[in-house]
Amino acid sequence: MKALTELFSKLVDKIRGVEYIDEATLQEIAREIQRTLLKADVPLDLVKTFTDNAVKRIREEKPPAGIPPREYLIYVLYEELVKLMGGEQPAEFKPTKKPYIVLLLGVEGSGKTTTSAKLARYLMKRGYKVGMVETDTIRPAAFDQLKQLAEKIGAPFYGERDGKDAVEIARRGVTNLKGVDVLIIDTAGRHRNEEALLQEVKAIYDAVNPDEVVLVVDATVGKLAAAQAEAFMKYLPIHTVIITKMDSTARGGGALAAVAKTGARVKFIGVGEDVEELEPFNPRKFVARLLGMGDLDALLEKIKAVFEEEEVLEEIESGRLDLLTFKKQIDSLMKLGPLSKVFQLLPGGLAAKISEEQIELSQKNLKKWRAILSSMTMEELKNPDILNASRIRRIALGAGVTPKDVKEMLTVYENLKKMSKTLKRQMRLRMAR
Ligand SMILES: Nc1nc2c(ncn2[C@@H]2O[C@H](COP(=O)(O)OP(=O)(O)OP(=O)(O)O)[C@@H](O)[C@H]2O)c(=O)[nH]1
Ligand SMILES: [Mg+2]
Repeated sequence: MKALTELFSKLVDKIRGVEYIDEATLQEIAREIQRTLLKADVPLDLVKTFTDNAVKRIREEKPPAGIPPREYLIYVLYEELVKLMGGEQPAEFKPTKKPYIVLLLGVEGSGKTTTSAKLARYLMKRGYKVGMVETDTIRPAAFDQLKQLAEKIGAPFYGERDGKDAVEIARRGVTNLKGVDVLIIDTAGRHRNEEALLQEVKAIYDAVNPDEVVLVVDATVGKLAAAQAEAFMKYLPIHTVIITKMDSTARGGGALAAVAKTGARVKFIGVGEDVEELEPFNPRKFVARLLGMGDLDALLEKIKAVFEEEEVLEEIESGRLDLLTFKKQIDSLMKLGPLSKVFQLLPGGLAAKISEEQIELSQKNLKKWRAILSSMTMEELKNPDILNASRIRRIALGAGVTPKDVKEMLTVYENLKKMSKTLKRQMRLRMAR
């Protein structure tokens, strides 16, 4: 991951470094995006459409208020990269019957045997009983390799050291390890053109009728991963792809993009030689990490909050600042953390009117207010005017506070309502900008 992460963090640093985004800067950033993707070995046609799309969005979309254009640019980059790497939904690995038979295949040295053990370990940690079968009769050491890994993680193993017939070994493996939840069958390495070996995999497939066929691809092949996947797909259905050695090359980015384009789903990535070093592949989390997770999280939250804030402002403008709106606003504030940050997002004039003490006080009060508002009926939230002494007593009791607390909150609400006139004007000014 290191090489790829470094590549993208350089890009992000570059974008963060720009003062403002004019056409020349945008062109420069577009070229930088292209260079980065090409270095990650993303196929040229994908690089081109990616960059065109991103630039178009940056030109046409207005960043929400309070979000600097360059931050919004990173957000657009993030969203587009998620699409490039396989989209929104992470594909889950879920055994649906017992035994669930998994067949691993891939070219020579791609990491099949190691990945068999990693996948077994992953599933065992989640409570599955997993058995492993070695069918490699080509490389003499393969039997020992998987057997040792099986012993290391404590999984039942079947193999035949001097076996000659991979199909028969697979069959006997299935019979011998019947009691497990998941059965992982490792196969011999093969080059794409070795017709005989591909035929053998197909014969194993026909013999054991696996529930999931997993193609193991080495990240260092980069964009060629697509051709590899397609070659195998001619012989048998590929349900899942695992990309190994993501830790050792930036080309893994290209491999992911290329595989995504074939329509195959990447479910895991291998990030090291150890049996623990297998990660479920989640495009969102993966891209977030590429771009510097911490920062990005904060930015995504901020953008969401601004959109929510704008919704509330719209309600205020339409003259509906009732307690329900007030409650929504408090809910969205509570999701955001430090209030001082939030107030910075408010229209300038308004933010200046709010003192540090007020901010601190509000922070403390938010929880209390939310409890109070949650004790109100919908009728009360929509018509605060009906709140009389006896209703206030009931609400205080429900929220575990004093009637004085309820009245205090109502005062704040009334003030806010008065302020909403200013807010309206501020908002129009901002919209006009
Ligand atoms: N750095 C790194 N190395 C890996 C990863 N996965 C596998 N390897 C290494 O890649 C080499 C080949 O792995 P194997 O599991 O033997 O590959 P194979 O596909 O079974 O190989 P054949 O059976 O010979 O075709 C070994 O040295 C592994 O340790 C990974 O995610 N990261
Ligand atoms: Mg092997």
